[in-house]
Amino acid sequence: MKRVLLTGAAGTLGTAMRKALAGWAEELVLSDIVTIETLNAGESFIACDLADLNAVVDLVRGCDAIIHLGGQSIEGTFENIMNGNLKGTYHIYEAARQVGVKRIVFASSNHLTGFHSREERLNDKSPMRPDSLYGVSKGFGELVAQYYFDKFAIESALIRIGSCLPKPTNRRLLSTWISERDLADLVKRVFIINRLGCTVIYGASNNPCSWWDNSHASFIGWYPKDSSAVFEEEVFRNDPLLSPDDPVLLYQGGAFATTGHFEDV
Ligand code: NAI
Ligand code: 15L
Repeated sequence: MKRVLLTGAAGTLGTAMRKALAGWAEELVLSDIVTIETLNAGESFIACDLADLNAVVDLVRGCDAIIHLGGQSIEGTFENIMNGNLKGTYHIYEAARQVGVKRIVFASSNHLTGFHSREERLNDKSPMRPDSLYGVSKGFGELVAQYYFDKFAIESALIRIGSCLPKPTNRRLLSTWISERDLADLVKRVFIINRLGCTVIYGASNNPCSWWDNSHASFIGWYPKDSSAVFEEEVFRNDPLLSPDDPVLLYQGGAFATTGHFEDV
């Protein structure tokens, strides 16, 4: 990899990916609306608001690949979601088309399908059932990616990330957890294989109680090494059992599905 753009580089996953991908690309171009003061060898930084198309085109120029993590990462006002996720993702794809970038990792989310029951096992063909405006914005991003693949042959990994944390800390996370190492390995695989297409991948470690089936994406050759199983005992001890009638237990998206609409808060 020569020059790879990492958006959202100042955020939680951006910070984790900087560490996990150190030395992998000749140059990792970090970008965020928030300034990053301290750079490591092989990194550069360009401040950019994803809502500004001209700035995004300048940002993407000269890059070979994009890992697009930037934007609103939880439920929020429509304005924030519109700027960070609707405009932001469109601008990334449009900039890629204008300057000739051919492969993108898009950080989608499990909240695109968060209104599915925890008793269902989902794959890439499962209907989108967003549990929040945030989830809706990830559906928009995935459709933009599909459109840019079909019309302009820009390939994408649409990673519906579960919950990327150092370790799972509650019962839901035993199903949704992905380790930073597994996520970084997936990102690397995406740029190694010859043909990617426009492929949905649920981003979860090798968790025994996973809700997601990635067999359609086995050609990527990604085999998550970590598993939430080793944390089960600790989680069961620290996270009290809820009543089985608690609505938060019904849906894969958990609290995202059960909280009220943002405009009413
Ligand atoms: P985060 O909120 O920590 O980082 C997002 C970054 O995007 C922030 O540094 C923020 O300053 C930047 N940003 C927001 N609006 C921007 C704009 N208009 N222009 C430029 N930069 C902007 O989120 P996190 O946890 O690092 O997530 C990264 C991505 O992965 C997000 O797209 C999120 O939706 C997705 N994701 C993360 C999961 C997780 O477990 N952390 C799970 C599922 C999806
Ligand atoms: C996400 O999409 C969020 O970005 C992250 O903050 C977590 O809430 C994660 O999903 C999750 O479902 O645990």
